[in-house]
Amino acid sequence: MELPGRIQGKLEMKTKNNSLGEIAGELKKAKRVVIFPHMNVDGDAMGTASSICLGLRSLGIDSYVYLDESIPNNLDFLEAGCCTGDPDIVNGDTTVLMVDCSSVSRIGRRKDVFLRGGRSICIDHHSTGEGDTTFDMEHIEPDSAACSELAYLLLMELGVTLDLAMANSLFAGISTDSGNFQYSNTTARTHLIAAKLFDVPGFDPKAVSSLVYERNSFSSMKMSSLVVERARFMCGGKLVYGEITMDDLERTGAQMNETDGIIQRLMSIDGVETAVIFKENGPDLVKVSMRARSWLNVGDVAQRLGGGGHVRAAGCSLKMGLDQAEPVVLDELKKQMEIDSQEKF
Ligand SMILES: [Mn+2]
Repeated sequence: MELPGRIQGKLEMKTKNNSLGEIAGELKKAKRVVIFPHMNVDGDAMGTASSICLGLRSLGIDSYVYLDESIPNNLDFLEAGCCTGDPDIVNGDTTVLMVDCSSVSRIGRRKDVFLRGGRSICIDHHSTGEGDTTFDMEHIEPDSAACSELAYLLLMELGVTLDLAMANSLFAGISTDSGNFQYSNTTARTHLIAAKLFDVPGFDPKAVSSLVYERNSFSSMKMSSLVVERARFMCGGKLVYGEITMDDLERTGAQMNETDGIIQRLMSIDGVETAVIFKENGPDLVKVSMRARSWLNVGDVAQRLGGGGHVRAAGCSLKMGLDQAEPVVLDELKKQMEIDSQEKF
């Protein structure tokens, strides 16, 4: 059955888009490159940042990843000796490179450091940027499953010979953002790039997967079970939602940055088209993650609520309590389900 959501989900490409070749040319001229992944770093943001950093260093270009937060435990190897927390790393001669996001609002308190840089470049695969930040050069490709795919293509444009650390970063980025090659964003190119990594001596995807997926803390497993146990359904079982409160984190001992995978468990329930997780981030702040399986445009829902993301994976933050946030989001989702499926729920 072909549903209209598919067509609506097709996103317009940005008009101003530099090629990765042009960006490679610019990076080669840089005295120093400092890379800014989005806050609450995930596998793709870190994989993109460290692979590009290592690639530039292999060409003799002074490069760093600037972070002001710790990397989640299972992604620690993506640090790869690249990260610095020193804001003085950026001066007016520095080329600043934003990756896996395209707005200063996504880099938190590092914004001032980014804006201090000289030339600014952005490489991203999100379609719904806030549009509040201009860059000297940008390459935004919403059809790319992972920003790490773009990182691979950039490294090829730069003429970098991939080493094991770069391959590990790229694979971690591609595999996490494509949901282990299962999400609808996965393309032939996603697989072809992953296949190319096998040419790198010593590359072992199982070893990378073990690091990323087989180092859960027991407390995060308890947190996950709690969310599943309390999950609630709407729209005839097509919508499932769950919540994570500050109290839950305290009770289970889990960290908020360990809860990212829980939504996938809800998504894997038979008959579910969309899953939502509400994360209480303070007394009046709720972070909302949304996923869709095949036809619902959650990107549009997130955008209406002041957030963004992709067609089938998006999120937003709401400055209100959990009790207020839930009906607001669920109502918007229900509306979108009716638009995209032309059914009444
Ligand atoms: Mn990404």
